[in-house]
Amino acid sequence: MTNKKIYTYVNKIEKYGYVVINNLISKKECKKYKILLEKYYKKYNKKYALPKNNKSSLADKSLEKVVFNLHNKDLSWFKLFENKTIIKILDVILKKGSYKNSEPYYLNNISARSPLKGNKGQQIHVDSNLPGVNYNLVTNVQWLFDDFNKENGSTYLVAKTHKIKKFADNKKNIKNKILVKAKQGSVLIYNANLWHGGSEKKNDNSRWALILGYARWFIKPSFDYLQNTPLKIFNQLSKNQKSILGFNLIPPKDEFTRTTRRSTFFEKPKF
Ligand SMILES: O=C(O)CCC(=O)C(=O)O
Repeated sequence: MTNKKIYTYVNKIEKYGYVVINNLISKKECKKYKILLEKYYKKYNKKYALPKNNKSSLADKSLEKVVFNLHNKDLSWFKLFENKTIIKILDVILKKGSYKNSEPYYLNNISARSPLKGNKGQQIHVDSNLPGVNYNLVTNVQWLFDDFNKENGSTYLVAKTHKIKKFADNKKNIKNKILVKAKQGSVLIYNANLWHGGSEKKNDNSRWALILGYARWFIKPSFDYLQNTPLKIFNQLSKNQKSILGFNLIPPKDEFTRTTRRSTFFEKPKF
């Protein structure tokens, strides 16, 4: 991929809040990843510590399959985590504005989602907690393992809302929603400040997407990788893979251990 092309994607994300890159992986790869996701879902879903009695369409997982923390399940996910095209784009948008445009970012959220028939869709929301922030703090990279269309609960986006300093008001009719239509193997990249949400799932097909949140280094992760990455996996990771998971961004225990928030080495998981 040429630098010119990378900057075309960067410019689109900065201007509209999102971009779709078609055919980044093959149908065969999509199938392989979907088989893994179905396997994990079956194995783990009954044990999830989901919040009880919640009324939010985001936390309610009763009509969707969801899988978390793929890094601790199979090394094959790292091929997506460190995809070269994606990283070249993130290297620009997630470093911009930091000291010498060079401070690191890492994967702070790794999950996959497949809404089920009858799911009415999510509320329109942001994933960065602070709407309309000057710089892109978190970027979502959504790998589509199934076609996205109006029947199967594709994602809604509202272009340019990453610049609006307020949350979407779901009690009102939100204008200019765009439904993402793209083939399996494509990637949707968006500023997590962009108003977005899964749409109604009308058919019975699967709609798996891997949703990766890459965040600036000072934003905390969704889960504690130090406690949830088996040593057996950790020991097989390259330096690049360890830094993608932020093992060099772990705060020190105290001032006698280290006095810098980032380290020049990788902290080792506990088990
Ligand atoms: O699955 C989708 O289409 C979007 C998911 C999403 O925005 C979320 O779970 O926060």
